[in-house]
Amino acid sequence: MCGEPNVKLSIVLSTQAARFQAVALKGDFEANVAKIAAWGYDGVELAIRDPRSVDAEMLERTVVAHSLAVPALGTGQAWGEEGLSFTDPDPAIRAAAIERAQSHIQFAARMKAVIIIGLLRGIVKPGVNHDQAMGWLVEALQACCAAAQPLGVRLALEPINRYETTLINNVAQGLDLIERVGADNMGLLLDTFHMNIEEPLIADSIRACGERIFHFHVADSNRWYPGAGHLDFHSILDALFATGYQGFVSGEFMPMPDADTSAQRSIAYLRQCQARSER
Ligand code: LER
Ligand code: MN
Repeated sequence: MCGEPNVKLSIVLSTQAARFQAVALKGDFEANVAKIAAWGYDGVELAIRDPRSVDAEMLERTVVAHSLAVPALGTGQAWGEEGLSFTDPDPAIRAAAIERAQSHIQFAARMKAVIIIGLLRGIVKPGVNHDQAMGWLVEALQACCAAAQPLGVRLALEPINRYETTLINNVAQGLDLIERVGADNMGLLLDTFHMNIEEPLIADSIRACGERIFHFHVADSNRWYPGAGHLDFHSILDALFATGYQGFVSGEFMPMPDADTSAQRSIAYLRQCQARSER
């Protein structure tokens, strides 16, 4: 990884039960945080449906006690569990989605985390055209970036593959959206699973993003842990760190063959990639 001395690795942990499958770790928060730290991770990315329904002090105390950073907060469960989105035809649902993101922003400021905008952006619903949805998306992101900016919080929009949404599937669309939003604290979260479906060449797309990469998810081609599929993580991570990226590489993959094994195999494989690049 370009001789990176200290690649920071994190893994997604859901604070509540969730339907989204590509989160290896769910359930007992304290036990999971203790395991993540013991396996050698530097951080834990928290997936939180509603920050008002969690005990922020307990979460913070627990991660600090295990010397883990919280590089990013996932918001997608507000869509997955409650159907909130920035592009719903119902203005009340759009307003509720923006309000929810603003509560994530408060929580992120406390944890010094990036806010992830994944499926909270929504999909183009029946009866809505794509331009209309894009207009709502730009307005919502502008409102969230404005609220986040004084708190020093950054937003990372994640291009997501075509089977999950029709709004922003690839890096080129993501970079165009950033132009339209026009805020310094708006960037992208790149996810190797989605990139493998949508990008012609993953390393080239990473280079095209340059310093707009605010966060990075890793899963292999089959959405198992890195090393379990056919992605070339050497070239991917070399390209990532050549952009000057200093953030976390965060594991978001299926709990296969089981949660603990996937988390341990992922960190072992990524540390081995790092050591090989340094030789
Ligand atoms: C979330 O980070 C993600 O990658 C999406 O697949 C959520 O559906
Ligand atoms: Mn992701």
